Amino acid sequence: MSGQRVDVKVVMLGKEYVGKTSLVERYVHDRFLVGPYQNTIGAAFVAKVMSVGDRTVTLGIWDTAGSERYEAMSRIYYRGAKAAIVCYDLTDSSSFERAKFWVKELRNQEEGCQIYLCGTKSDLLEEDRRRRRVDFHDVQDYADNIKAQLFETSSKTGQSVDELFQKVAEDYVSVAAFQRTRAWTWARRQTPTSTAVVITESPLTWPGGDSPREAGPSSCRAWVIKHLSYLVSHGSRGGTCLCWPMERRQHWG
Ligand SMILES: Nc1nc2c(ncn2[C@@H]2O[C@H](COP(=O)(O)OP(=O)(O)OP(=O)(O)O)[C@@H](O)[C@H]2O)c(=O)[nH]1
Ligand SMILES: [Mg+2]
Repeated sequence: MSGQRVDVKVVMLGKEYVGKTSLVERYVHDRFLVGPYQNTIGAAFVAKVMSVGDRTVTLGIWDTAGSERYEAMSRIYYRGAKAAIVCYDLTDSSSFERAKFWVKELRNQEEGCQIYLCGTKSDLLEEDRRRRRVDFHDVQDYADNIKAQLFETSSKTGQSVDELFQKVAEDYVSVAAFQRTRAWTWARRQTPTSTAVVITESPLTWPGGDSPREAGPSSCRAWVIKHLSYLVSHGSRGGTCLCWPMERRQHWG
């Protein structure tokens, strides 16, 4: 890992051979590697800097191994992820069953992680529609149910690949802005005279079960001091925390 600051931790999940590595290769290097299939071992990391409006966002992408042999390892990589791209092969129905398995895991273990379902290898359907084994409308219904977004991509032609990752970054920017506004509204109401507030850009299990909402005006400063080391260490795991002096509130947003 490069030590580069990452704004959004993204994890690629899905059965082996569905095309996770190819998707990352297309997005990051704009290429499609031909030749014998090489399964990923463990996981690979790559960072990509991109723009959303006038903001720069760095995606840190963890490409996991799909083989069930590495299942326990993949669990390590989705921890703290803000986005998961759960892939299935449009020509392989069993891969969609595996995608559902990962969705269930994420729902149970990483509540704050936004899920993107990605049906891969759409070029194969362009060649022969009869090869489709996963119905678009069925998946759309499923996606609506779990509040996920759905994309059908081809790493071979590049179809919808940029759009997928762009959406991940855009969602991050709008959720972060929403959370900053909420934090600021709370701070103004709760702590008009305090000198600092902490906000986080990812849903966080607050240490000890308390939260800034529950900390009264006088205890705010103490709360910040008490939990700062936890927050900072959480930040280094992929979440972002900021400690802002109140007088610099014009920097919100
Ligand atoms: N036609 C076509 N083939 C693809 C596409 N994406 C991937 N493939 C092929 O599918 C095979 C598997 O692709 P990978 O990207 O290595 O799959 P993976 O999900 O990373 O597999 P694991 O690392 O084992 O989990 C390779 O032979 C790719 O060339 C695509 O969009 N279209
Ligand atoms: Mg791979």
